[in-house]
Formats: sequence, structure tokens, C-alpha cells
Amino acid sequence: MGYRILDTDDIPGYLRERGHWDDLDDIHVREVSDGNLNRVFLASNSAGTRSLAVKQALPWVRVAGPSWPLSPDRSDAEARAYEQIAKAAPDKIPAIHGYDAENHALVMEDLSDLRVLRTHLNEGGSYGPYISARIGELVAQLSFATSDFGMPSAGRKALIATSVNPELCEITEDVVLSEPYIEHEHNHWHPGLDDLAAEFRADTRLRTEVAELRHVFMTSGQALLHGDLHTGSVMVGRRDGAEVVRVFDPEFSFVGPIGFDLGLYWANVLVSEARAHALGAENDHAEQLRLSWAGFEAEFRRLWPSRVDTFFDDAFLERFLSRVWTESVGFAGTEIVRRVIGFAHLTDLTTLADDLQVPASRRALLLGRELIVNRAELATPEAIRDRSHSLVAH
Ligand code: SR1
Ligand code: MG
Repeated sequence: MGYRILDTDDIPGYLRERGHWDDLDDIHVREVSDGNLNRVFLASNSAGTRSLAVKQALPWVRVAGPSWPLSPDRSDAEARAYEQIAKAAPDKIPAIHGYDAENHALVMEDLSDLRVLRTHLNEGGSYGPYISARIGELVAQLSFATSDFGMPSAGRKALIATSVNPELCEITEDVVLSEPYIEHEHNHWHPGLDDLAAEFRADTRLRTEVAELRHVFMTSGQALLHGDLHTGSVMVGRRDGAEVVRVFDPEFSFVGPIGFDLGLYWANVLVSEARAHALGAENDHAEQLRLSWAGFEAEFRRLWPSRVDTFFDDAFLERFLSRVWTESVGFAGTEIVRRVIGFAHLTDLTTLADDLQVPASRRALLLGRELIVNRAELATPEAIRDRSHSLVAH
């Protein structure tokens, strides 16, 4: 049987065929698709004692429809990424119960008792001391394990080969790392940003800096990345009295620059802060950058003595970490810009009333440009906070 696009009614039979569910008299399915690309279904029994999630890749971009075709093979990249993350950071992803390559479908743990971090923040929820630290730790665990520090050279070359993800990398190269700086049909923005959108497209220095980051993205194979680590790819909550953070949707995964994962998280933190500021509810975004970087750095340093190649000495580690920081700052800037004047905007801003959305978006855009252009001098979270405050003052 070939590739079947599943609908809500198909899920019970599908789960039974795949050996995940026996009692078809007691199964309730609902579609909860939320992301830009795929469909997601949740199946549960009436007592609420058993539940599963089914995620299927469509042969197009879900939010655009068949006019934007996309190979469903991206589910292979996602399944491969989950395998790697399960080895490096098993406590930070959902349990994967099965992957059906023929139908591009993953059957996994239902996380609906947790909340999407973006939704939690949009509703005024706080990070607590735990969430950003766990994200930084996850990036360190995955990136160390899949870098030349965590793997022998030949195995790494094999990982690079099996992790190529050209179609999804090209989406990022386009929608994040070039289109917002040129005329493109994917771009759109609030009319109150017309002047900044035009200014950004005419800014040759900005364009060259983005070109450099784009080239880093295309050529720097430091480690396996999640590849799309925004706050919509993170679930948070409590289970058995303990804080829980789960990262999902690693379909953009490939071997690339570590700073891309940290930068995407930071960008989404910073956009969330722009929303909070507009609503008069300050949250200290620099503290989240600090916590995630501290989580990343502490875990990377903890793992460093176990590196497989000791020609990489301690002095090199300092250089390496410094490069990751600077690239993270730059990538954060590119993600902010595309989320405001490119494709795939964020509900953090789009759900604000116009009179709040425009100033919040302007604030985010100006900070995004600053992070890109001046990333080399923004060496600490506090420097980013100060720069952000001084931009608003102008
Ligand atoms: C065409 S896909 C647009 C965006 O959705 C995904 O979540 C990625 O962020 C991508 O850039
Ligand atoms: Mg996604």
C-alpha cells in the first residue's frame, strides 16, 4: 500500500494496523494541527488512561496548501533526529512509539497535559528558573554528542551524510536568511511597518551581515541541530510535582551551526518580551538568555573532558564557545526580523491590538537588526538588554 494521507476517521484503524491500539470501541480522535507544515491527531480512551499522538507529514506546507509542495520525506529527518536526541537527552523529548516511513507518520507520546511554551507566555505565564536552563542543556547535550568532540571522525562523517535535509534547509535559507531582505511574495507585514521594511531592504550593511550568517548556516557543520527551536516547539508544565520541558518537531534537523538553535530560542524569547512590554507586563528577557546560555555552557563544559579528540585543547574550547555565542546572537536577529516582516509571523505579536502590535513589532525589528549587525560587540545578555533599552529610548 502506498502513502495514505490520514484523516481523523482513519486514525483508529491506522493505530490498530500499526499495533498501537486494540480496542476500537473505545478510542476518540481529534485533530490538533497547529504548526505550519504537518497534521497532528490525538487519540485517547474515554477513561483518559491511554492516549497517543500521530503526526503525519503532508506532501505540501499545511498552512499554504498544495500550491507550496514539500516532500513528506521530511518525516525521515524528524525520526532520525529523535533517535539522536533520545541518546543524548532522552528526558527532554516525547517518547517515540513508532515511525512509519511509508506513510510519513510518527506515533508518539501525547503531550497535551503540557502547554506550548508560546501559548503559556502569550497568556502571561512565566518561565520560572527551569525552562530556559533546560533548553540550553538540551542544545549542549545534542550538540556535544554529535560534534567532533563527542564522536570519532569517521562516525561523524557518516552522521553528516545521513542527516542532510536539503529541502528544509532551503526553506530556512529562504524564509529566514534571505527573503525578508529582498522583495518576495512570501513577505508581509503590518502597514505600520512599511518604512522599516523598506529601510531593511535598502540596508546594504545589514544584507551583507545576513549573507555571512546565511553562509555559516550553509557551511558550518558543527553538530546535529533541532533546526527550528522556537517557543512553539517546546512544551512545558508539571508532572508528578516536577517541572517538565519537552522539545518536539525536529524535522528541520541537520548538521549545522550550534548557534542556530540557541539563536532561534533567543529570538522567540525576545519577541515574547516585546509583547510583554507592549502589554505593560515586563519580563526580563536578558535573564532567559542568561539562563539558557548558562545551561548550555555548563553542560558543554561538563562534557568537554570526555571529548574523543584531545587535540582540541581547553584554549580552543574558549574560542569555540565564544564563536557559538556570537553566531547565536546573529541568528537570533535574523529570526526576529523574519517573524515580523517575512513569512510565518508569531501570535506573540499578531494577537495584539494594532495600537500595541505596531510599537512592539518596531521594537522587535530594531533589536533584530542590532543583533545581526553588532553581534560581535554584544558579548553578554546584559549587553543585549542595555542595547534593547537604548533602542527604545530613541
Ligand atoms: C514554510 S515553513 C515556515 C516556517 O515554519 C516552520 O516552523 C519553520 O519555522 C519555517 O521557517
Ligand atoms: Mg514545527
